[in-house]
Amino acid sequence: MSHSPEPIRRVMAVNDISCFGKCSLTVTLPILSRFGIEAVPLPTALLSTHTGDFSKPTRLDLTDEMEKIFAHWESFSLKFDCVYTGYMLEGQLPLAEKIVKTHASRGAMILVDPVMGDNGYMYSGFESDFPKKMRALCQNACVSTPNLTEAMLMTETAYKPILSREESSELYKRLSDIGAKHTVITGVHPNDAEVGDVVVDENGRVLYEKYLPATNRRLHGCGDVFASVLCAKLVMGENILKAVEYAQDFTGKAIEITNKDAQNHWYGLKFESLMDEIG
Ligand code: PXL
Repeated sequence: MSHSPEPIRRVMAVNDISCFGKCSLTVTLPILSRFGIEAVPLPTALLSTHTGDFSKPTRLDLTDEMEKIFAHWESFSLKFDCVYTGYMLEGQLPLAEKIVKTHASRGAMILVDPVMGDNGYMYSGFESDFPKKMRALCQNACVSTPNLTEAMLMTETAYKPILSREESSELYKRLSDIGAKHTVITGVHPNDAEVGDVVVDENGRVLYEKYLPATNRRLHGCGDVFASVLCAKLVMGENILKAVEYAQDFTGKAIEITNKDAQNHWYGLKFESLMDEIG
């Protein structure tokens, strides 16, 4: 990495700290840093682990602290090149919308990862009206990155793991109606053997579609690794399609490495050894 005298790009990462489990800020901060980006966390909650594979994680709601931190940053007009939002609690959505609108009006790129579920289910701790509220936040996004479950929840589409061409076109149209400039749908299965990512524009047109052989394990934190790498590439000026392809390949390699050590590493992606390949 060069020691450039250019100003460093700065990203606000609005996400939780799941201390153990390899997701959200424990993934996003090192990845952004590795790309030479200044990563500024705005933690939404502090959990002992993610809510996926562990029984009864502890969870401290940081809403009050978030309000104070944002007010302090505003008191000295802290600028961001990007706001990237991930896991948050329902009561934090109005604040997130305020933050996103404030920084969008100053020219920041907005990436909303509408974290709420996977494999047809919402993560524990979310109420049934959460998808509708998260939809409103996605409306403000340059890029939103729902997985297939989140895409279906936000468009009130009954969950199906494998979609026909017609069903996926209808889903993409409904997603584009939400209003993000680009929507990147992850974990799309055109059939049993493949899984991939699709990019649609604001008119529901498919701009990118790439599938890789499906592994039979869905790991928590895949979406966070993908969105963090995508965010970094976009902030560094890459175009959306190349950025998605890079993030997809990076995440695919991390899944492959993790699967080789599945017994020890069942709780998240073993992405660390790939960091040296970022350039
Ligand atoms: O990886 C998404 C995620 C983020 N944060 C928390 C989670 C999950 C997924 O399970 O539980 C707390």
